[in-house]
Amino acid sequence: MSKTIIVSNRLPVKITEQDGQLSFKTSEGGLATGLGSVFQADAESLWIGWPGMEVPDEQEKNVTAQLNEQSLIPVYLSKEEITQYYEGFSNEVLWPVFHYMSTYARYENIYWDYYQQVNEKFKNALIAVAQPGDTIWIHDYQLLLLPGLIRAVLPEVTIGFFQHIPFPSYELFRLLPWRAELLNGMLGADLVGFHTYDDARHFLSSAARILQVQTASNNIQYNGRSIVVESFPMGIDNAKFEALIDNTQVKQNILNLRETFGNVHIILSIDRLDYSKGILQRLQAFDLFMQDHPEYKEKVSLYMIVVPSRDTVTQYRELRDEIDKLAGNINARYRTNNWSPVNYFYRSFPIENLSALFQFADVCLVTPMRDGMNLVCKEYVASRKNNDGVLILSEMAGASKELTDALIVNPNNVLQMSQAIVAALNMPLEEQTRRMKQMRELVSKYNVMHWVRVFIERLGEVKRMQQSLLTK
Ligand code: GDG
Repeated sequence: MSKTIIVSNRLPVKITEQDGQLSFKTSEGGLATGLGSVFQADAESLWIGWPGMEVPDEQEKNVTAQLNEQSLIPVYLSKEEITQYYEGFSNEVLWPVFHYMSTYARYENIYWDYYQQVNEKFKNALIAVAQPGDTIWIHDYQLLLLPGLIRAVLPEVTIGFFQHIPFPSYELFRLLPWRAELLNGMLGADLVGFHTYDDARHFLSSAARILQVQTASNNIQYNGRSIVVESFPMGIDNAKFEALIDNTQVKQNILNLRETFGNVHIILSIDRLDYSKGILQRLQAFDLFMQDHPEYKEKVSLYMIVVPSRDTVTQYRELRDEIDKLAGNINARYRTNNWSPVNYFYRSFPIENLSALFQFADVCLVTPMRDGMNLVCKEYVASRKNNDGVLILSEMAGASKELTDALIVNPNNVLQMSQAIVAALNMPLEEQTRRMKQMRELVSKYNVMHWVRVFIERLGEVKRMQQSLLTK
């Protein structure tokens, strides 16, 4: 019997510790939910990945048994591997270059050594369970070498690869000392997917120029194989956000927000701490808005959640300090005894708080410098059951290609962003409704289940096409 095997850097699990014993519960992130539809349809399915923390040797056996019960297969990483492969190569080389911030990249050979070593580790975990007839779906930039490594061992197997972050233009990608090896790894897949058409186009152009391969339309001929490159814009678990609207806790949270903020309009901002998310530029825009529009004093507040992330990396720590400083500075200049212009939280919140905020906020400000897709903006839209509210969205987010009814801004243009805030706060209800309705239809139709279905179907089609070419 053939089966589906999903591979991602992280397993979709939440870890809890009690009396020194670790236990693992499946987490309900968007990817996990979407892939759950494949998982449940096929009882043989497996998911391979790192459990998300260092597991002491003596606990590995017990943890493996717990995870195996849920069809999950752990790849254990040592402290050194986490530092060099994950924090190093993935987050200090690939992440900045792929997000057009190449000056942040540190091209350390030791990072590369560990990146190869860990991709090998994933390969070993995979080939221990994979059969030639299986379908393997590999996710994201931490595992770019894996498709090629698997292809060398199992030439017949079906491999799909999806990258969740942008693929940069050739001029950026060529900066990487290991560009050819990385492309060679990705081209082990039968189908390579990205969020947008532009990412796919950049990948095709890098492959053509760096590996001198033949490309025609969305096809690459490589080592006697034909690889298809396409865009698959990812959706959200729309049903989950719709259901949260009727959740008792969420309703209570909305009442609490109403009590706290009264008639003050809320502009919402939610991201992981990351320089790609444009948090500082967003604060600068809000600062300019406050400066140019004193009439909004005590009438509007920015509610800004920054979720701690990667704060072992220097640039992230520095960014956090700058955000702290600017948020504090804006408050110091404009606040009054009973109003703060910026309500800033550096921590994560339960989904019930997020849903309440999505429903409560008049405006959602999503202005990354670069973002593969960005799901927060789609979650805001899915939560607006009355079809009101305004989304301000960066043209550098993959989502801007779909959510064209948002107010689209250039995140480098602080003045334009501050003007968009004014436009959003003054948008007639009729116009809000017209725009939000369009966006809600799109988010509901092209949800995460749809994304998984389309990718898996296309992967099957590509494989059949390749096989029919071989038998001709
Ligand atoms: C990568 C790509 C691409 C945020 N704060 C809290 C919380 N969140 C949830 C959001 C959303 C998710 O985290 C963030 O997703 P994004 O898509 O916005 O960003 P990345 O983490 O950078 O994801 C991105 C994505 O992969 C998928 O392909 O869209 O471009 O960079 O779902 O709601 N969740 C909870 N508490 C919080 O405080 N519970």
